[in-house]
Amino acid sequence: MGNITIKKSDITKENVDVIVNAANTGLNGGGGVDGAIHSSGGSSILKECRAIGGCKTGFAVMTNAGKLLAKKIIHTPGPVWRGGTHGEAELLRNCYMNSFYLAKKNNLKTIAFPAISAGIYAYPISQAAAIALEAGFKNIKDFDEIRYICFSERDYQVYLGIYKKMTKE
Ligand code: AR6
Repeated sequence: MGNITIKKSDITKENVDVIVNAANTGLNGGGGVDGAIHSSGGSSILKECRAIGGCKTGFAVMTNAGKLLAKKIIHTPGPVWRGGTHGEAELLRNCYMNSFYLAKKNNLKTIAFPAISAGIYAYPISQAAAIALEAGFKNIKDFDEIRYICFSERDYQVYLGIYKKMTKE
């Protein structure tokens, strides 16, 4: 049984086996955390993404991590928030569950996630964080550490609040 940790940081700096990227379905880079990962990691990541060709929303694929400290990157396109009635919650849950599955299959024991969909894709942070943490509790027995990386103080506080609520219940 590993640890769930919540940290305010830039995910490109994290020293874990695998970091997860909030990608798009074309896997061709973009803004937000995706842009940061590709620009710090270098072009070998995009090269492998291009060879894979794409990934459906809620699914996950793995590439090298280029110059980053992590050994691997899992790319998962989250859903665009469209009011919550278009299957967004299930798709976001799939992003986490499929990322965990892929990490396990490759024997990666420490994993760091950004708040998938909670930036450009506009998923409300508290709902996104609840899905992220719930999936983490379901998978923690198979990892040494599951780390949630929050980019802003506000997101960090939201994650901490939800974590406290979940561990009290
Ligand atoms: N480290 C950790 N978290 C970060 C970082 C970072 N360096 N940079 C941003 N975040 P977003 P999405 C946070 O927009 O909503 C891209 O163009 C950010 O504050 O990166 O899933 C893709 O190509 C937010 O909390 O991803 C897609 O087209 C979280 O990461 C689209 O954006 C996710 O925000 C995906 O949108």
